Amino acid sequence: MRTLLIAGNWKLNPTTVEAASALAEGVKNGLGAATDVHVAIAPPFVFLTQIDGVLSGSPIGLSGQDMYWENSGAFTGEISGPMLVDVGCTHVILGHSERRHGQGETNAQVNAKLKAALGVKLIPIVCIGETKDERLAEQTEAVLLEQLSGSLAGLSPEEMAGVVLAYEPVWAIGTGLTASPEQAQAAHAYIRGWLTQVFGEATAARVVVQYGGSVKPDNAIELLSCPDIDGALVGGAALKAADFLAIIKAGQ
Ligand code: G2H
Repeated sequence: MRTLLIAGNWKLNPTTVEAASALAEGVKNGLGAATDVHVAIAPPFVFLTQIDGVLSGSPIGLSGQDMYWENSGAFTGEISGPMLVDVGCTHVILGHSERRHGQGETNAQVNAKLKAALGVKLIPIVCIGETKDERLAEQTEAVLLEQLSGSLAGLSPEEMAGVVLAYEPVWAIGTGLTASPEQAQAAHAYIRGWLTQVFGEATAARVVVQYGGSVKPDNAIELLSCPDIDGALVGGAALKAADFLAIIKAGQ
């Protein structure tokens, strides 16, 4: 019913176009032509055109790591949805915790970006997740509720069905700590329940909800076998083609 999506979020890596091309090439060659999971990579903006060329003929999707909510205009430093589409992007990551917490991005801003992304037919990957303090204070569900209702406000069920969510507990990002399969499944089940309540059962059953936070080859199978986990958003382990390919394999 739902096809898994394994996406590599390269963040601010690597630092040269040569290294970025080599990494994309390694993933492309290792994956081959057919895969029964969906795969995407999100390199830094400046490498997108080059990587689009490298990925030519492969089923791997290309993703931006963020975008602005306006399509064009006097917005120094921003990148728009039409620009991402023009350089070959199929996906865009929105509301990553490194933007929410590092750049003060709000749910309202994520919502505006989401609507702009849907307007140019990019597949948005909307990130949500609680911090360590919020989890310790047993606020996980309250935080998810606020992020879900704010970031996804105003969407129709049909629009929602085309949005990918990524549950990324902030305490597990780049720390080596991973949510246990039970912790991750519990959060994913809560998200699926909220989707059912707001958008109806048929739509909730279609929404791909990825897990992110220190996903590695040795924990991927356990996480991806949870019933409500539909893929992974991979950071550090996406920077080595062999590790990323092993995670893709775990989803097959
Ligand atoms: C979470 C993830 C990718 P990592 O940010 O979005 O990164 O796998 O390094 O924890």
